[in-house]
Amino acid sequence: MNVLPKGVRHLPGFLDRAAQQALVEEIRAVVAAAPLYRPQMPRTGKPFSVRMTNCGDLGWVADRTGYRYQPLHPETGKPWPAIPETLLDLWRGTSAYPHLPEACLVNFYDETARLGLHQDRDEADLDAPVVSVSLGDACLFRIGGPVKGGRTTSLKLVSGDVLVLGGEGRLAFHGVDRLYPGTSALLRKGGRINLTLRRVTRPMAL
Ligand code: MD6
Ligand code: FE
Repeated sequence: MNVLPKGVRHLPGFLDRAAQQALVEEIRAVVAAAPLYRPQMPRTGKPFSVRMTNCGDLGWVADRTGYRYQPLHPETGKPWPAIPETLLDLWRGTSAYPHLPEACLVNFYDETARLGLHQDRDEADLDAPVVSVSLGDACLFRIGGPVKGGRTTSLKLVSGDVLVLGGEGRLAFHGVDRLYPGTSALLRKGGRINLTLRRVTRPMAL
């Protein structure tokens, strides 16, 4: 059996098919306002195979100068659209965190895209979890501990699954090794969408 690192929670089938369909329509509206673009690796400028956009007050971007959160789309120069209320509800229901997310990164994978092992650590608030939602084709997701080069375990993420990285699992290394094309009919042209909800700034004391 694959035992997930402490603080990592996999919620298979969290969203039913109708909820997935409704969410895809909301993401289509986000992408219409804030088109998918292809980020670049810092320094090398190597393009990501995953295309990205964001919604929320802040969005995660990557270019030659580094990784950061910013309020404007790097290509259109416009503010990111708002995070759909459905996703804020999902955060309220899964994060066990008293403040709302400020950023939702939208990742789009075609059948050849993958995402190397990484930590999510560009947020000033590491007390909040990162909550992710998968839509469309299944993928092989790899996750390990907080140290690069340690043991990893792999799991399949399918459409409707939610994954929460919190507590001790917040800084777990993770990545997407491959897609399983044709495993979902949710997206008309196939592919996979992953949404990650993040609190970025440290909230003011209550
Ligand atoms: C993906 N997910 O599933 C990439 N990060 O396409 C992530 O990088 C991720 O699923 C932080 C927390 C949960 C995640
Ligand atoms: Fe990540």
